[in-house]
Amino acid sequence: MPYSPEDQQWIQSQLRGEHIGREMMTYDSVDSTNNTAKRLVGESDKEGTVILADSQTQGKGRLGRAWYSEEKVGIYLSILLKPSLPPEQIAQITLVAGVALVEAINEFSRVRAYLKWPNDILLNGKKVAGILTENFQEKKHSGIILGIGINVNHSRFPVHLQHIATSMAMENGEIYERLPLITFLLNHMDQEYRSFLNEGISNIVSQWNLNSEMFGKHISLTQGTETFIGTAMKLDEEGQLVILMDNGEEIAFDSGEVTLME
Ligand code: BT5
Repeated sequence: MPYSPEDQQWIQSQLRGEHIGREMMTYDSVDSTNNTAKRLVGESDKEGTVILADSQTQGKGRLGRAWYSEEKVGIYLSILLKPSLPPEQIAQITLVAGVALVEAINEFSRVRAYLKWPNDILLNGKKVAGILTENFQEKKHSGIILGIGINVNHSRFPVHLQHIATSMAMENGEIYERLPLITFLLNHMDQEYRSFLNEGISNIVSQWNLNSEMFGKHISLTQGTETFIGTAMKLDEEGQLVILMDNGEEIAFDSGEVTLME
């Protein structure tokens, strides 16, 4: 079922945070919740506004990729944030969201979900959720749109995604209610975001490291046309991925595509 006005009321009645979700707009279908949030900028763009949709016709991944957004079975939402942060700290919002998201999925999933740097959540090695963080800067207004997609009750995926995508239902053999998951996610996001603004990224990085399985594994990291191969070591105190290259050198990366090689 698409979300009803009562669903939105229920979600908001369960929120404990100061900002996230206090303003909320719920739709049956939008092109992309990130685009919908962007269109609010300059109008109704209070910090913490949440855009929630039952489906998306042009759900977006990073770098112009598509996010498969089937109706009734997934969670597609965006949160508008306006932190006053230097640009180099903005990428860290993806890590903050990753921690809140993996905690939310693990609250409900019996099979444990893990983070894969920088923006994936995996269940049994397949992608169950993703994060798309976009900056906006228009005249007087600037901020971040944090988009989150979760595969909750999908029973299958289109052929091109079958080998990489999964849902909470497919891995656990049970159907989940979306509303408690959304509420848990928004409450945790509020909490982790406050902790990040008040205390910095270090606590988030420790939690991130505890919720990832990629460390100690042989990986390749691609940045544009360059590929680096080595062992993933940890996220450093700024949230960059440290790789011990096969030639013995350690390099910290702030972006890239990671493939696990074993
Ligand atoms: C992401 O990009 O993982 C970011 C996904 C963010 C989606 C949310 S939904 C709400 C908000 N509004 C939006 O328009 N977007 C956000 P990336 O790391 O680039 O991964 C994209 C790749 O994942 C695709 O190229 C596919 O290979 C794969 N993929 C597409 N749809 C998928 C799905 N539903 N589940 C798992 N993998 C998927």
